Amino acid sequence: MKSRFFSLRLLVFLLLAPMESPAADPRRPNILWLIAEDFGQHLGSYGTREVSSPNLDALAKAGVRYTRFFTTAPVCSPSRSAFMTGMYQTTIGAHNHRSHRDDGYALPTGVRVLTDWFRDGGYFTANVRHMPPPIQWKGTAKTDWNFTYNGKPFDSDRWTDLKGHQPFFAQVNFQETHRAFHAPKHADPAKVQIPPYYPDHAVTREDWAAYLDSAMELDRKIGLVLQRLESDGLADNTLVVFFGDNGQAHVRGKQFCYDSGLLVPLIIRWPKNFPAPKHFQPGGVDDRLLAAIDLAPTMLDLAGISKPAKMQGEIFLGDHAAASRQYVFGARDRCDETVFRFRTVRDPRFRYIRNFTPERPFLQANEYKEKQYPVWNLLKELHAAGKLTPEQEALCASAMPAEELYDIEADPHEIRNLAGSVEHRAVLERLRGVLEKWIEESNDQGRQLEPPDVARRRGATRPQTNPQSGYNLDERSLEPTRLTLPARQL
Ligand SMILES: [Ca+2]
Repeated sequence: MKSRFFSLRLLVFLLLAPMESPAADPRRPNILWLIAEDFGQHLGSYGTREVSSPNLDALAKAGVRYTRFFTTAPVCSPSRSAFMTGMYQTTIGAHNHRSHRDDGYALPTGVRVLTDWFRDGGYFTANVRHMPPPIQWKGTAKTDWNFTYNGKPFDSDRWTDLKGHQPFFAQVNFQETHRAFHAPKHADPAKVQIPPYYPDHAVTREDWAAYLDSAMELDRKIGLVLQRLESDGLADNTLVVFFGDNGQAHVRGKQFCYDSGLLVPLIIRWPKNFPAPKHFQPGGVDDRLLAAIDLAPTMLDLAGISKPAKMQGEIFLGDHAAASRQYVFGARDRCDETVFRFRTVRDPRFRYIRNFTPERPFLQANEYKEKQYPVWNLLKELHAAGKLTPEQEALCASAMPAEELYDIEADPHEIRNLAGSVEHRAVLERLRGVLEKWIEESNDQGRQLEPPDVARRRGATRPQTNPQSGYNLDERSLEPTRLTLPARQL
C-alpha cells in the first residue's frame, strides 16, 4: 500500500514536473530590458567624469557598447509608443505627448505592441514592478503609450514569476534619472562639465551634479538586478539590454531634437549559453547608426520570431540584419500644453532640423520644465540681467531658426548653425531632401496639428479627463523647484 502511494506520488511529480520546471529553453534566450528615464550617455564607460558606474561599465565590458543609438522622440510617451511597436510614433499617430488616453485610439491594422508578438511566439512577458527581498525598491512598470491597449500588455509584474516561465521577455523600468532627482550626493558640482549653452553658475552645477548622482543610483540598482539574475541562475540564458527611453533631463535635452534629446546609451550583453550572433563582438564598441525602433524587430528575430511585415524598425544583429543605416530620424510634437513641431534627420556626421513652428521661442511656456528644471528659470533671469553668452542668449530668442544644420564632429554641442553656410549648401539640401522624403513615405501624422483646445487640455480629448492616466509617475504632483535667485548671485 505504502509503495503504491509513493509510486502514485512519483507519477504525479513526473507529470507535473515539465510544467513547473524552471529550466531554460535551450533554443531561445530570455530577454531582459533595463530601461532608464531621460538619460543621455552619462556613464563612466561613455567617458563622463564625476560618474562612477561600475555595474553598467562591467556590463559594457562583457557585452557591446553602442555609441550612436537614438530614440525617435525626445520625450517619454511618443518614444515609448515607438520602441514598443517598432514603428515611428509619427506613423502610428502616437506623436503628441500625451494623447489618446481617453478616446479609444487604436493602433493601425498590423501594428501591435511588442509583447503581443512575443506572446504569440511562446514567450512569457513581464514589466517588473515587484522585486524580491532584500531589494527594497520597485520598478515603475511604466508603459506611457499614446494609444489604447485593450487587455493586459504584460503577463506579470513580478520578478519571481520569471524563473518558472522561460523563455521570457521582461522589462525593469527605472525612475532615478527622471526629475525630481533624489539620489545621495557624490558628484562634485565644481568638477562637472557643463555644456556651453547653459550658464556656468552654481545653480547649473548643482543641478548637473544631482543628475549625475541619479545616474550613480541607477547604476547601483541595476547592479542589484544583475546580481539577482545571477543568483536565480538566469544570467547565462538571458540577453540583457540597457538603454535610455529619451535624452537627458536638461533644458535643451528632453523635448528637443538635438543629440542631447535623442542620443541615449545602449549596452547589450549576450548570454553565455547561446552563440553570439553576427555583428556582435563581446567587449567591443559599435558605432553604427541605430534607432530605438530597431530594438523590437532585432529582439524578435533573436527569439526566432519573424519581423512583422509592417514593422519599420530594422534588424541590426544576426543573420537577418539589414545593411547599416545611413540615417536616423526624430520628431517632437506637442508636449503637454506646449506645441512645437520639429523633424530631424541625422547621418553619422551631420544633424538637420526642420522647425515647422519657428515663430515660437525655445523657452515657450511649459509648466513641467518651469517647475522642475531650475536652469530654465536661471536662463530667463540671467537674460533679463544681460549676463548670458551668445550661445546661452540664443535659447532666449523670441523665435527659433526654421532650419538648423550642425556638424557634430566639429561642433558636438550643436551650437553653430550651418544652415546659412554656403560651403554646407550641398549637405543641407541632401538632408532636407531625405527628411522631406521620410515625412511623405512614413505618412507623418503630425502634418495636421491637433485642435487648439486639445493642446490646452494637455491632450485630453474630453474635458475633465486626465491625459496622464495610466502613467505611474505623476510629474505634476512633485514639488516645484521654482528658482528665485538672490540678486547678488546674478
Ligand atoms: Ca522618459
